[in-house]
Formats: sequence, structure tokens, C-alpha cells
Amino acid sequence: MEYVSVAEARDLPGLRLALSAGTPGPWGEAAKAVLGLRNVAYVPVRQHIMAANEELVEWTGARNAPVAVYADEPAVSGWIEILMLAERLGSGPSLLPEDELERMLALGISAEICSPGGFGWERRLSMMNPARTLASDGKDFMTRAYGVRADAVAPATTRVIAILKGLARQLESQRNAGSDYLVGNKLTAADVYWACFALLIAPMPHESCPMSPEMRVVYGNITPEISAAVDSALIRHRDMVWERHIGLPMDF
Ligand SMILES: N[C@@H](CCC(=O)N[C@@H](CS)C(=O)NCC(=O)O)C(=O)O
Repeated sequence: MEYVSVAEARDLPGLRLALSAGTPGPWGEAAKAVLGLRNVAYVPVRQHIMAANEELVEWTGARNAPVAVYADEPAVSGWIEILMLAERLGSGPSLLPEDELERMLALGISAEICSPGGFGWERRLSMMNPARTLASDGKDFMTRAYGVRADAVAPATTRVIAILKGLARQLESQRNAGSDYLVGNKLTAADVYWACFALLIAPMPHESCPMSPEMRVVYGNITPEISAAVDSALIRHRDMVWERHIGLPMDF
């Protein structure tokens, strides 16, 4: 993927999206996927992973990725704000169901995957080594922003497992009702978020996801308890969403 610098991006019109260049961050991949599925064009902007990103902070108020800036509107960095932006600016099938209860379910499942206390945040805690992270100078923003504490790891693993089991139960009940999707009968944001966040326990093969070997080890290094909670249907669902809807190979 071709990135422009923050300095270049600031004067461009339309939508600019800051992403951790070279790494498939799940929130970033999900932002790209929802914008792509809604046919929203954007200019990728380089964010440097785990660095201070002073120019990005100065422009948007955010240090990490993704951050979306549309025209002269305020920057947005939360998954739900980026989803709502994609819904507003985009065209084609919506990623949210029309039926209000189904919409609530799709957004609830998405929050369990993407929000603080959800799968991504808790998996990040379960994959960080708090002893090392807490000791490393200059990475204080990582520990404070992402809630890394020595006592956070065990509960994080419990949450990751609970969410994996909940998603597997939902997929099974949907399959029994004749649907390939997590909610209703068509693709919603919940499917897209699961496909992108599944990277954090099961990165796809190199041909589909050409990430660095070091990052692949970090993402794929799961405990036996988490591994036991990964129903094969979750991985099949991930693959179906990427193959049928988002498109492969991933480009970051
Ligand atoms: N702001 C996002 C979360 C973004 C996030 O956690 N980004 C991480 C993972 S993609 C990141 O940028 N990590 C690299 C860094 O901190 O430099 C949200 O609240 O929905």
C-alpha cells in the first residue's frame, strides 16, 4: 500500500486514513474493510507503530491508528465513528441491518469484538508481556493507553475465551437458521470485524497476509486455553468473509 506522510495528507481533500504502515493492525484493517465495502475512497497516511507520531497528534489529536479525517471535519479514531462515517459517505449495501433489533445485535457483537473490554483489547493484554512492557522506557503511552497492568492478563484471557465461545454459539445458531452470517441473512459490520480481529489469534497464511515473521509469532502465539476455545467454524467464517467480501491478499 502506498502511504503519504502526515505533512502531505493535511492539505489533501476528501478522506485521509492514518494506518500503521506495514502491519495488519486489526482496527486499521477493519477500517479499510468497512470503507472499501462501502465504496469510500481514501488516501492512506503513514502512522509509525508504537512511536510518538508527533505530527499525527498535532493534526488529529490521536497517536495511534486508525484515524480518519474527512474534509475539514474533526478527526475520528473509534471503530464506531469510522463505521458511521463509512455508512454516511458510502454507497451500496449497508453494513448495518435495517431491522432495529438486528442492528442492535450487529453493533453489540461489533462492540464485543472492537471496544475496550472486547476481544481485541483483551487479546492485546493477553499477548503483551506486562513485565517487559511496563519496564520499557518511552513506551509509556502503550501501557497507559492500552491498560497494560500485571493484574490485567488473567481476566483478559477469560474475556477472550468468553467472546470466542459467544461468537461460535451465534454462528451455530445462525447456521441452523440457514444463514452464513453472524446477524440476519447478509454481511454486516459484525462479520467484517470478526474477520479482521481473528488475525489476533490466527493470522492467515503468508500468501493472504504477508506480515513479518516476528509479528506473525506475536499474533499467533495463543495459550492452550485460548486455542481450545477457537471453534473451527470461527476460522471458516473469517476465511469466507475475506474471500467472498473483503478480498485477498491483504495489502498493508
Ligand atoms: N482507536 C481505536 C483503537 C485503535 C487501536 O487500538 N490501535 C492499535 C492497534 S491497530 C494501534 O494503533 N497500535 C499501534 C500503536 O499503538 O502505535 C478504537 O478505539 O476503536
